[in-house]
Amino acid sequence: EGGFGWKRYHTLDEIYAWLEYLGKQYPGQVRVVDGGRTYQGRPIKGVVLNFGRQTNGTERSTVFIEGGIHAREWISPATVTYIVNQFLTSEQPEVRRLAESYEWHIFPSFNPDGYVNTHNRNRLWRKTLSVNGFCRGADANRNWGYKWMSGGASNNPCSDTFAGRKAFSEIETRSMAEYIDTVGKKLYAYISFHSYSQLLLFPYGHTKAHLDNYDESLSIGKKTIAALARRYGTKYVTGNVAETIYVASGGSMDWVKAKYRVPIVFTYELRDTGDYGFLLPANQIIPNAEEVLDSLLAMFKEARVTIAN
Ligand code: 0X9
Ligand code: ZN
Repeated sequence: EGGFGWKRYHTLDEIYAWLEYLGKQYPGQVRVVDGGRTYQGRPIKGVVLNFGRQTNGTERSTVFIEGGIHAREWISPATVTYIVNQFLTSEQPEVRRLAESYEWHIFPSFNPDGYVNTHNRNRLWRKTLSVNGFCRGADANRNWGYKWMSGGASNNPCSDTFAGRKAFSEIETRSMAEYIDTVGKKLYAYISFHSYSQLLLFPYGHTKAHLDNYDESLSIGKKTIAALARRYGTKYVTGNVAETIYVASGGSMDWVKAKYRVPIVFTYELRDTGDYGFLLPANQIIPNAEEVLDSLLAMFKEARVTIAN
């Protein structure tokens, strides 16, 4: 495991060191990539996992996993790194088959400055750390360039849902969008991890309308949360963002869905439902991640039969 055990929450440095370790340990399967830069100059590191399946550039054979766009949601990077480890080490045939069926672009933290800030200064920090007058940071999940500032976002730099000065004002969202553009047409799925509330959300956030493949998303979502509940009984609710939680515009998954018509697009709001909230005890990292991996197996299995791709 390279010193990583998912028994506590790891710092950004530890996560990055672990990704580099994977690149060295699995040179044929893991490529460490710099997806972008942060306001404070940190790299946004990710890994590309490829177990040898050839892709032809038009086929939708790539999956993107986004973690940690909101800094305080520590269970998100923890879950994403757990999934990476399972894809590399699991001997469960279903996990192996899932890992080997796609090329995976996986970024545990879309907001490294914010994540470092939650470790060093302010545990409940959510946003980026850009300077905007008297206040700092934009909500990186309100800053993407699809229906930007069309509801559920603030123009007040001191608000936790400040959408930024303009769409893609934040270097983090801008550079990750550029990275996603390089794989966009090949994307079969885009999955982001947040906490908390135990929800499985799909587009869109700016409107309650049932757009794109709403019906397929709902039916895949239901199968996915049923599989998630099987191991420990953890109950999730699924639906589109605007109807299930609140109207929220400028999210990453909406931009990806609209721009690239990606068939499978979901956002997990992980454990719990508020007893601990963002401060989820570390002894829940593994059970949470196990049930999420169960649910991903079901999601991709169901997607193959539901979506004519
Ligand atoms: O408000 C958010 O950005 C997410 N909830 S959280 O409590 N983690 O902040 C929900 C994101 C839903 N996705 C989109 N709005 N596209
Ligand atoms: Zn969040």
